Amino acid sequence: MEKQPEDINSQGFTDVELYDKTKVNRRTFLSSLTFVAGSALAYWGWDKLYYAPKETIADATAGARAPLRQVLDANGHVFKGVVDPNLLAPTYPKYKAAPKPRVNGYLGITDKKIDNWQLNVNKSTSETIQISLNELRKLPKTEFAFEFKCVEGWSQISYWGGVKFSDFVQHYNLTKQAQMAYVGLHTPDKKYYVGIDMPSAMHPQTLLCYEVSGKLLSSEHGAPLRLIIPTKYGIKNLKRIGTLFFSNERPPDYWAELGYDYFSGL
Ligand SMILES: Nc1nc2c(c(=O)[nH]1)N[C@H]1C(S)=C(S)[C@@H](COP(=O)(O)O)O[C@H]1N2
Ligand SMILES: [Mo]
Repeated sequence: MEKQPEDINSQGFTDVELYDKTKVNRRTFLSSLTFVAGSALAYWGWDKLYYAPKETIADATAGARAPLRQVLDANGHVFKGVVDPNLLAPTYPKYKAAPKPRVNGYLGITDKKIDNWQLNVNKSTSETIQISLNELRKLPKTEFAFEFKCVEGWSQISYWGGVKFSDFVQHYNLTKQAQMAYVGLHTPDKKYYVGIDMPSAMHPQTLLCYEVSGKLLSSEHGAPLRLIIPTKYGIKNLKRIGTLFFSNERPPDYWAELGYDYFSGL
């Protein structure tokens, strides 16, 4: 429809056009305001996070800003609370297991001399017991295949055998120690080390493992004794255990120090 001269106001718009224009302007104004407010809020949040103190348990963590670690830890607590610690990881028939399981990670296992190996168990700060592989092999053996999962993005069904950590605790009268919150393990040279929360250590599928694919462990798979913990990622499955100890504090953990989740549950 042609604009009639009487409809056109001083700004050269019809009333209807002017109405639309002021509406758009108001909308533009409001969205700009929202954007500015949002940006300010984001900046404030970032600034607060940036200047937040770093977490303080330096040996067991990666120096993340405290609020971020609070979220990570909260996730960990949720998982600990929601996941039944005795829920079993799926197991598979032996024939489904890889005959030659993949090898990953050589920290703390490059030394070839393991003839004099014994497992050191720190019962307290003043008492350490030493246990030979032959002695451990006399305890009841547990074997199963499960899907081993590495955080680097591969997984594989493999078949393991050894003594349940919970059987080991009972046999060596470590029930009092097992009331503490964590088990710490490290290689004989201390180059690789992990901490495991006690409910996960006492889980019925957690093994002090000496066999893979029905044969004694090769050096690359962690001979003579390694941890197999199917409820956690590969990083927690420490190869070649030199020493094992109990603690109410989080034991040092190699990958947690580099920023990975301490719990690393599946
Ligand atoms: N001593 C030691 N244990 C270790 C590692 C390592 O580098 N050194 N790597 C871990 C990682 S990241 C994975 S995925 C598994 C791999 O176990 P595998 O070599 O038997 O497959 O071992 C874990 N245990
Ligand atoms: Mo891994």
